[in-house]
Amino acid sequence: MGYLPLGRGNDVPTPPPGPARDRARASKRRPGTPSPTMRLRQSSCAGPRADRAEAAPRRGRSSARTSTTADAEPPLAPQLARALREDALAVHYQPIVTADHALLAAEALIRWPHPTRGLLGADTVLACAAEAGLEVELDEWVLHTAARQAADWPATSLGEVPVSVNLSALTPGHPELATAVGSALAAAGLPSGRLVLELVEHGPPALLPGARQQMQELARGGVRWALDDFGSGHSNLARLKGLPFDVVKLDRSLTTDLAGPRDTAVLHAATSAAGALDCAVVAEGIETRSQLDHLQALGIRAYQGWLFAPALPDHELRDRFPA
Ligand SMILES: [Ca+2]
Repeated sequence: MGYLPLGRGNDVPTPPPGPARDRARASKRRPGTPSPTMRLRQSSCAGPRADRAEAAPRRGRSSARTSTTADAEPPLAPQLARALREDALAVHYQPIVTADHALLAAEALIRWPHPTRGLLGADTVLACAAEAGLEVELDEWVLHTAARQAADWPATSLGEVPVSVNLSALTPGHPELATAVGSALAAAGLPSGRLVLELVEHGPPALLPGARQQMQELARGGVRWALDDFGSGHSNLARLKGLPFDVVKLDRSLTTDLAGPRDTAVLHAATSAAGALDCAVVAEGIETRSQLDHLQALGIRAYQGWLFAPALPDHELRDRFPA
């Protein structure tokens, strides 16, 4: 079995080394938390305690005046530039696994081990990056860091382990995307086939001119594309079918609350759509055994969620999934 059609593409890093740097983002949502887009709108860069990595949703506004705690501390956004410069951010990795816990891939998620506020999660970091105008730099930083760390991951019995990186600003059509990907792969020595770029479902309809061609070019160079949070937006299948996705990640809104026949029918339809697009399917947000049983019965074979593991620091990922 395979998480990805790993025979596709080549194993040579795509070319242009350039001014290097990279980044990535995203976090697995807990039940009831909003979609990434909503999340960004609701996230507060300077909010109290920020989001402590993966905490419950907050009702922050995106400016610094939400609490006395925030007022008492220096604003976060200006600190982000320095953290980026000093390599003081971190990438954690949430495993994508089989039902018997074999590692298929891992998703890179930005974290900020803040000296006074604790470990800040993707919501806060992305909100700060937006506020500070550092979204592209953050994307680049994550791309480079994830590629470098993943290059050292040992292969498992299922083969080499791809790393999945979320794109927020460096989306297809962005003039810096190909250079950023190429330089991250080249600097890390990571084969292009081990890099998966995740694009949220809301992304494709809004792709910039030339985006499709850029996606195809990167795909021809071996990079894989995953459609993230599938089912959380308004999927236009006619549009999606022309895009080179290899993986569809079913949004947790589809994979939770599976009690009724309609829930199952909708999930089945989404899985069928992914199959029609010739994509591997990953179910996100797996937190209970019964949920897993249900999804297994529907033929889904790749999972991500707290039932298996939260996002882990690089060394913990290796400890938990040795070669
Ligand atoms: Ca993602």
